[in-house]
Amino acid sequence: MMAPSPPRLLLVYPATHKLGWAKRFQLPSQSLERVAALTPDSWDVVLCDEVHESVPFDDGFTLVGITCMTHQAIRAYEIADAFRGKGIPVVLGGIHPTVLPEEAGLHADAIVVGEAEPLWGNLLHDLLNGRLCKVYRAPLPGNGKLSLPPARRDIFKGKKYLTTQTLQASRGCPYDCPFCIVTPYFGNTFRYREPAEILAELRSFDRKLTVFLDDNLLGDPLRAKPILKEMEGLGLRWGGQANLRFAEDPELVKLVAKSGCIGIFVGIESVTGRHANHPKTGNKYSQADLIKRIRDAGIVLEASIIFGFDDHDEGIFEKTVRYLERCKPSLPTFHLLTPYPGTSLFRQFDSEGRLFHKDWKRYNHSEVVFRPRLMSPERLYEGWLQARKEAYTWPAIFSRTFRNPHGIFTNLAYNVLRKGPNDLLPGKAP
Ligand code: B12
Repeated sequence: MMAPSPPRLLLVYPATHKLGWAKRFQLPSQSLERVAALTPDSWDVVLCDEVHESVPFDDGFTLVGITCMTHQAIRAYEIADAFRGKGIPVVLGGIHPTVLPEEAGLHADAIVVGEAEPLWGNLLHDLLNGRLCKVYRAPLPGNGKLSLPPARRDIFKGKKYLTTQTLQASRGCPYDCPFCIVTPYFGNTFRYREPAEILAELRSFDRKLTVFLDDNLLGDPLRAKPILKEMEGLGLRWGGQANLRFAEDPELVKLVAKSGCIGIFVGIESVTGRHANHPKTGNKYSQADLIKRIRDAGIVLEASIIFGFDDHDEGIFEKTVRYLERCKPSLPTFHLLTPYPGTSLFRQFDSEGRLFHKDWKRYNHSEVVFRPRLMSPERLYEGWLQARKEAYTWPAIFSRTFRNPHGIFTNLAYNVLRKGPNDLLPGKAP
């Protein structure tokens, strides 16, 4: 193969639907930024985020790399097929090709299974020497330290994102929830970067808004605390994802607030049954107590709820809405249970013959793709719509906002942003 000089790499983030004004509030792909950061300087690297622009099919690339979550798989395969039709080699990576490399392999010259860090350099070398392999499989990461090469945020230039100051302090999660792919994918490991490495990256930021894209940023309080302490002086405003148990440690809550945290996303998952008593939420304090602690510290809490677990009957929607009225997390979000390939939930539903189809673009948290145990699929869908509407009426928003005394404006702004899409929902299943 005659490679252009310098060789040119196109990295593609596939889009499944048009976003309109909401695209201004998206975050750039950390997955592709990492692949760019691993690419030698001798390559010219271009990012195409399909949310913001069309795919440049005819711009003379040496190699195309496409990232892919499950709901993006069909679009990723279309893009891959089109490039391959023009004779341009394609590599697919990310969570979906990692879990289903054989399926993804039908649309790519090479598949990256797992993390790119240990193998991307070899893959590029193989390509330029005409001996690209079909599958590059990263070893499961150990528990050691996580060290990442410097960021390549230059690839985001010219695109309008909420912020490009995104980073990871850790990878992995100490828990193993049946619907989540993180622990099956990373193994039972939890790795932090060295505080000095993270702080150097944070100090290089020139804007305030910063987003940590960790699976569970506060999963190991002993490792998180020194970083948070140092962040106090940096003047950043940051958000991230953690689990509710971080609030069991009052010192940690205080440090999170003082370090400039404006919002934390936690998975409450279910207000009943096994998930409500999962080690992730603990049993020392009630969820309501933990939520209150976070509220009182002035941190906006986005609490994610999932409907459709096997112990959910038709009463779950009412129970959940009343529960949220009592606990008042700043911002509740609702999702339909989605059995992603690679999870134990997927294997269970598949073996019980309860999956309606494997049309991946519909595995998006907004469609019922399996037969629920204790209600009809229509009831599950309508209950989900109803809960979303009820949680975003003005009285519900005001009562949540004014119970979060140290951040009323931020709380209100977040809620108003969420209200729009919830108001537009249909009342019935299509
Ligand atoms: C941060 C995050 C988000 C952020 C994304 C911010 C961003 N733009 O980067 C936000 C909050 C927006 C988000 C949203 C969603 N997310 Co999310 N998210 C994550 C999380 C926690 C980390 C992802 C991440 O950036 N990791 C850091 C990067 C560096 O790691 P990585 O993606 O694994 O990439 C590495 C390798 O996979 C590989 N790689 C990846 N792509 C490619 C491509 C090539 C060419 C190559 C060579 C290698 C390669 O190399 C990378 C470096 O090692 C993951 C959990 C996880 N650990 O995967 C869930 C996760 C990816 N999300 C998930 C889901 C379902 C969603 C939503 C659909 C949820 C929803 N209800 O709407 C939305 C979809 C948004 C969309 N744009 O379409 C699921 C996906 C499951 C699946 N099978 O598809 C995950 C795995 C969570 C889970 N618990 O199961 N998410």
